[in-house]
Amino acid sequence: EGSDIIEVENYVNDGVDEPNEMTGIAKGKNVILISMESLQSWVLNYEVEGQPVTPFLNELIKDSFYFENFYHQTGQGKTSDAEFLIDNSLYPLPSGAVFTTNAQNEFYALPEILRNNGYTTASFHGNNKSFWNRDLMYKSLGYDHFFDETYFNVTDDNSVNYGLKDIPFFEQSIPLLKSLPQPFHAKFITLTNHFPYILDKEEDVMIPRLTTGDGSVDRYVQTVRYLDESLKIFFDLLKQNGIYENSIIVLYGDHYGISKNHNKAMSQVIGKEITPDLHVELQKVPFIIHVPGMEGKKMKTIGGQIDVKPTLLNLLGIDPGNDISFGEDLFSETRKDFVIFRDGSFVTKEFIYTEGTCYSKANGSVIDPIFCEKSSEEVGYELALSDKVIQRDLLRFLNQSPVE
Ligand code: GP9
Ligand code: MN
Repeated sequence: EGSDIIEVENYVNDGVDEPNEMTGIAKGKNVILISMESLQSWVLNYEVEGQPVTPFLNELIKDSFYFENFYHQTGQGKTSDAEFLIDNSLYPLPSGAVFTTNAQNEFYALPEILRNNGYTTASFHGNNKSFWNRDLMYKSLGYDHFFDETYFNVTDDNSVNYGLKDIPFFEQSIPLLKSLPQPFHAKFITLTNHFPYILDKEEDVMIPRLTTGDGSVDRYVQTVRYLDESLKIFFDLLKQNGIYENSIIVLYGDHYGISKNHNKAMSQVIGKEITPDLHVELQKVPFIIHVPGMEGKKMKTIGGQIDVKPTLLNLLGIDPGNDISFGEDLFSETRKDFVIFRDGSFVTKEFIYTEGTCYSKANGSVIDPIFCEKSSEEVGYELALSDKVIQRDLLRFLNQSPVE
């Protein structure tokens, strides 16, 4: 059984990357990772009655590396799948949530690697610690601390829907964050922009709702606007508390907020019929790397959450040694422009493949399936290989089988 890991190592080591101009630019800095609940890319630069939905993020991306062709790759495990992808560069499972089914596995996750390199690691979240089995899974992933809702003052007044609202969440996180030895790796999981997108107080409403008649879509822009405000407040607090300068801040959307069931309203919002290829394009989520003092750049690279771990390790100048990553550094000059979704759909520079149909990316026309065939086979193999790593707990054998 241990020999199965060799097949995996041979597959992923195929594309080992040379150092590039971004290697080590954030060496020794704190890493602040923000999971932005249900945030999709289309809503950035979107306006309601002339008002931007994400005024803060729109400014931030000008001073950041902003990946505009970045996709979520989550399955049924939603937020936890996004966490899993980012920490492990493995795919989530075809059904269920790996956080709940495989929390006892051996992993070699980002927090563990950073901890081995002198970092303190922590996750912050204003909800119950057992949600998505985080309390157990975080131990396997290498988190030193989990600041769950018991570390926060949560009242009827400052919570809504699943838990603590994002603004008090970030405000109350500051003293906890300051208590950590530096450098730290700190993950913040926001919550207010969660289905069904409820704000219970006038003061939290900062933009009019949409008027499609679909309540979820109409309210979505309001909770996104609230999330955006909470990020602005957090950045200000990081600056006031002297944390900002020694940190890199990485923000990602965890998964879609508006499901297929709302395609009718979404077609009004986008002004186009939501065909299957467009539905895939709507799975884009923001990915933003903010390095204080560094100029921003819009990145066209096609990638996804699976690529975050190798990307961050490269920025930090950390070589994880004998590691298994299915993703690839987003700054690599030799990487393939490719993203694979959990259902076997994929996007390349030229094609979008979904629901058994091959589309031209340039104009959305349905093309001969032969163009997607070879890639589709590779995609199936890659997903199955990642599943095998998880289902057979293959990382147990990693250190015993050095690459030849
Ligand atoms: C729950 C929060 C939301 O703690 O992370 O989870 P989701 O429903 O988005 O997966
Ligand atoms: Mn979520």
